[in-house]
Amino acid sequence: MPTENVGTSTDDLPKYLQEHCLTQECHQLLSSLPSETGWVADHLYQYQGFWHHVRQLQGVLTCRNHLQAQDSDILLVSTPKAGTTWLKAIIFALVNRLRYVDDPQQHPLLTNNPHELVPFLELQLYVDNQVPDLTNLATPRLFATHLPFVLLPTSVKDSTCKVVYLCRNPKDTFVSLWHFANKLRPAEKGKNCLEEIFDRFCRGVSICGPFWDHVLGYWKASLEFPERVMFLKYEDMKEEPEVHVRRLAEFLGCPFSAEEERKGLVDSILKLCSFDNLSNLEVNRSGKMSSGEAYNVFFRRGEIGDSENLLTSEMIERLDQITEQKWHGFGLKF
Ligand code: PAP
Repeated sequence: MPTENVGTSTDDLPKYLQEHCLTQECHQLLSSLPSETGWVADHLYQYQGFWHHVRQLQGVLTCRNHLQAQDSDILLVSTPKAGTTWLKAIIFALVNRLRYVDDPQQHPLLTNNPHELVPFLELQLYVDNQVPDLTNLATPRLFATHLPFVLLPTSVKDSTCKVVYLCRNPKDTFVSLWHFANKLRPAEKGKNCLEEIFDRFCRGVSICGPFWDHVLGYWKASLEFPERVMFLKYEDMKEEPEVHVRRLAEFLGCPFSAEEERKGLVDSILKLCSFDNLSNLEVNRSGKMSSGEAYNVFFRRGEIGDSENLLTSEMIERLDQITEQKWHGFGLKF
């Protein structure tokens, strides 16, 4: 799988901004794809109806070629900024709860960011030409992805692995993404212009966008294959976290026993994974991903309705109209 340098000298940039370490396959593909200005890195490319930055597209191709999904795998899928970090922590804590019950101070979530414990397939695992040997990982293997349903590797669709999908209302998603992108952009570029980037989001040009098509793809899959795809909303998780953690445990085949309920394990998991707890841990305050993103950019406010502090009533109306048009007749509402 040869790679080549297709850009100018950008090695001093953090990895997440680099656009030049590509396989021949990815390089050739890029030249045939529609492109637009990116939110963080310079470009976004449209591949199979969805928009990706270059590094992610490389990961998509490699992952689709190499991932051998196992029936016992658990795949957490989300639209960017839906609460991925939170759900990664919850699923990790849920699935591994027996290992740390006697020694909670040794819990990996206290010293590792959730993104390290549940890595993204198309970013951490299958990017930059590193095709890892995943066969030795503990069962169940936990992976995450932002890929739309149509781009999931065939081996995921052919297996019986469980898919947990998380999304969030489009207004708060946009606002969270806007803040996130501004923090990751090179300082000399300054913030994205709110009106311009809002227009791009509405036109579907955002990481793994169009947002509405991404959500609809998994909504339909969850209706068609309810035992394989669980559909969750950030807002529901925030409003009734205990209910949803119990539902998750049942869906993943590890329901809480009466004894675990009596010991208050649901509550312990939620406390461990709470915004306040995770965001105040030293690892999450000062650590960063190997690709360069500081962990603290994944923790901002963690609330419902923050969009009202940034968006004008016209913007809110435009998003509401698009949502109504795109999802009309599918029974999907926020
Ligand atoms: P990603 O898709 O880039 O991995 P993701 O974790 O989905 O990011 O999104 C971050 C959002 O989840 C942030 O929302 P905000 O910008 O509206 O504040 C972040 O604050 C929120 N978040 C992170 N951890 C938690 C948590 N433990 N509980 C609730 N929300 C959280």
